[in-house]
Amino acid sequence: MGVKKVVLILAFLGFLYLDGLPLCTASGVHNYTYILKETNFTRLCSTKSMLTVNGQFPGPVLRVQKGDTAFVTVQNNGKYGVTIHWHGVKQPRNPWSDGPENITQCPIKPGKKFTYEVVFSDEEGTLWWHAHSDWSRATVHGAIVISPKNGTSYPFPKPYAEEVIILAEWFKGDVKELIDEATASGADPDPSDSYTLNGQPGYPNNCSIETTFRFPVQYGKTYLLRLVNAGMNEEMFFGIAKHNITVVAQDAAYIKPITTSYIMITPGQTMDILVTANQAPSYYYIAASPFFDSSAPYDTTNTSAILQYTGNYTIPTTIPYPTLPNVTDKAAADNFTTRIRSLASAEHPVYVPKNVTTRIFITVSVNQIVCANASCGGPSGNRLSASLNNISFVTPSTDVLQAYYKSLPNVFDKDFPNLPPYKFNFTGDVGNNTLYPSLGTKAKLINYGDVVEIVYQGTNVGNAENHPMHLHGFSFYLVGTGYGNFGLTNSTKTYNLIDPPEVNTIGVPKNGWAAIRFVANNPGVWFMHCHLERHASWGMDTVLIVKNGPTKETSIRPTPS
Ligand SMILES: *[C@@H]1O[C@H](CO)[C@@H](O)[C@H](O)[C@H]1NC(C)=O
Ligand SMILES: *[C@@H]1O[C@H](CO)[C@@H](O)[C@H](O)[C@H]1NC(C)=O
Ligand SMILES: *[C@@H]1O[C@H](CO)[C@@H](O)[C@H](O)[C@H]1NC(C)=O
Ligand SMILES: *[C@@H]1O[C@H](CO)[C@@H](O)[C@H](O)[C@H]1NC(C)=O
Ligand SMILES: *[C@@H]1O[C@H](CO)[C@@H](O)[C@H](O)[C@H]1NC(C)=O
Ligand SMILES: *[C@@H]1O[C@H](CO)[C@@H](O)[C@H](O)[C@H]1NC(C)=O
Ligand SMILES: *[C@@H]1O[C@H](CO)[C@@H](O)[C@H](O)[C@H]1NC(C)=O
Ligand SMILES: *[C@@H]1O[C@H](CO)[C@@H](O)[C@H](O)[C@H]1NC(C)=O
Ligand SMILES: *[C@@H]1O[C@H](CO)[C@@H](O)[C@H](O)[C@H]1NC(C)=O
Ligand SMILES: *[C@@H]1O[C@H](CO)[C@@H](O)[C@H](O)[C@H]1NC(C)=O
Ligand SMILES: *[C@@H]1O[C@H](CO)[C@@H](O)[C@H](O)[C@H]1NC(C)=O
Ligand SMILES: *[C@@H]1O[C@H](CO)[C@@H](O)[C@H](O)[C@H]1NC(C)=O
Ligand SMILES: [Cu+2]
Repeated sequence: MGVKKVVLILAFLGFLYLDGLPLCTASGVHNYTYILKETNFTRLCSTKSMLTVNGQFPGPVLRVQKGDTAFVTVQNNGKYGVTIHWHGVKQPRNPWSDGPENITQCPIKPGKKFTYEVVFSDEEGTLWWHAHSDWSRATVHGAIVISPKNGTSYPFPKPYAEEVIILAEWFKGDVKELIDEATASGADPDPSDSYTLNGQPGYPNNCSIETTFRFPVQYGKTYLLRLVNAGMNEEMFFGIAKHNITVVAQDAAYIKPITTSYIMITPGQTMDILVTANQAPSYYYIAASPFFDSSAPYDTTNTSAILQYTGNYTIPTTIPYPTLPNVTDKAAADNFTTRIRSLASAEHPVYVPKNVTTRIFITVSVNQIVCANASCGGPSGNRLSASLNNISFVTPSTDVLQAYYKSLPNVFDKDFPNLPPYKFNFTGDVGNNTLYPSLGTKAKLINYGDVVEIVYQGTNVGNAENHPMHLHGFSFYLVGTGYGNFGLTNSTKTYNLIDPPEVNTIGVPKNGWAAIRFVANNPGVWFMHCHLERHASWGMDTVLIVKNGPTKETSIRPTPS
């Protein structure tokens, strides 16, 4: 007990020291307990037992203020090992609590517990937490709400009230069985049976009308929606019938307000959205539909909730439903995403790194692995796979962080390449010679303080698709995106180095590219992967290891007990 208190005080002072803040704006410490357990839920007319935190779906909201620290004790009363990741929380120097299974920690075994120290720094807005083991995040996830520090305020008028909105996917079957079967056969896993909004499929899904999530509003008031796409495999359009929405933040960083009738949000992303109840008091549908432009199977349903005005009026017989873009409408998706710019105000400045010292060019592909006698369930009897720079990531059985920290051999290689093995017309007609990846557990080592630019090049290998790439331990500036092949001379001319969005997950367009920049100022072992779970399971992952800097304050914190 005494020892624990000392540790808490040191962590607290350490933060203040690093941030250079006076003591009067003290950062808060929060304790949370998450009990992982199987819980029965009924959706779409059928009941199943599934893994939850505290019996809730979606799980509890983690509420902090900017710069706080949350100690979250996870007690695993489930059937198999699980870890939890704090998506978008940079965790300065603290990869120990980041969470991805066998990257920064071993799974928490059934019957055991583990306390995460979740260290917030400059994030403000909405993030989320989720399991990072197999596909358990389908049911184990929740929002993180980071309010402005006491004495500071939002860069927009204070909303009257706020509401978390989580988009997710409902599988009637057991999710672990589903992915285990798909992995065994090499085939595409079955898509989910419906999307959910705050745990409910909603109108017009089977057995879902009565339980549709309702959001009560008062005429004339403005509300802050904290939207999370916790979905597994599809990007989503989202909108509210007859109401414009104004997006004010993405991935816990403020943006220049965008007023629009719909948005597109990829799995992994979060957005803060203002909506004013300025229409005739009535019922209006809030809805989300997939944005999916590929021949792979996907969930074709829509999910909805009801924006329900308080007051005395006749409930409409037909509730207005929002008009959302067609499932394959990438122009509509681009029309929204290309409008996103950092707020770049005096209080929320932008520092886009200009002098790049490390350039990494990564091809992002869906591949196949040949099976003997065409014995697998994928195309041509092959096994479906995915890769970065043609390397399909193999998850080790000892965690990479431990192996790196203790110099254990034979866990991972340090030679993830800066370029793909060969150059081809990445987005053109590709032959079979590009279809088959190599397998490996390869990490990219980066020196502390390097100025990194990563270009993700989508390819037309296998099944071309959008890829929401996510990096742990950082947010980064999305300096450019485009279709076709990236070129260092022509594509860099289109960069936004003035006010690009600062995010942790970006959609690499189908048969296109996306370029990001960041300063490698967070020493640690950081997973980088596609946030479509199918692709991550197939190996569309790698690890960035940022080496220690010259001082204690620029080095990974000591191993927690
Ligand atoms: C912030 O203000 C709230 C309410 O005014 C108070 O309960 C809380 O302790 C304050 N937090 C900090 C870190 O000062
Ligand atoms: C959090 O828990 C620790 C013990 O694990 C205790 O010492 C501390 O006072 C608690 N802090 C708060 C804010 O509840
Ligand atoms: C969960 O549902 C199953 C079958 O529907 C039932 O056998 C079991 O008793 C239920 N468990 C709980 C805790 O309600
Ligand atoms: C939504 O915004 C557009 C463009 O600013 C405007 O023309 C339209 O009237 C607005 N609609 C509503 C319902 O406020
Ligand atoms: C609601 O409006 C109706 C018709 O205008 C009126 O008869 C009724 O008394 C109102 N109810 C309340 C609770 O105000
Ligand atoms: C979406 O567009 C495709 C191709 O243009 C078309 O076949 C399909 O019917 C459209 N879907 C809807 C729901 O409009
Ligand atoms: C995209 O925006 C352009 C220009 O504002 C407009 O002409 C076009 O119709 C929009 N496309 C879609 C699909 O919304
Ligand atoms: C970037 O490099 C240029 C030319 O080498 C140099 O003049 C400038 O000071 C550098 N800027 C930063 C921020 O290091
Ligand atoms: C992580 O390693 C353990 C053994 O330590 C192994 O049982 C588990 O399957 C591994 N997880 C993954 C995702 O490979
Ligand atoms: C690459 O493929 C695209 C699409 O097929 C084609 O338009 C383009 O000309 C090709 N580029 C080269 C250099 O062959
Ligand atoms: C690729 O390989 C498959 C199966 O091995 C074969 O059917 C197909 O014709 C090949 N395609 C090309 C472009 O070589
Ligand atoms: C940019 O350059 C690349 C590489 O040289 C080339 O493949 C691509 O077609 C160019 N893109 C445009 C839009 O000119
Ligand atoms: Cu992907």
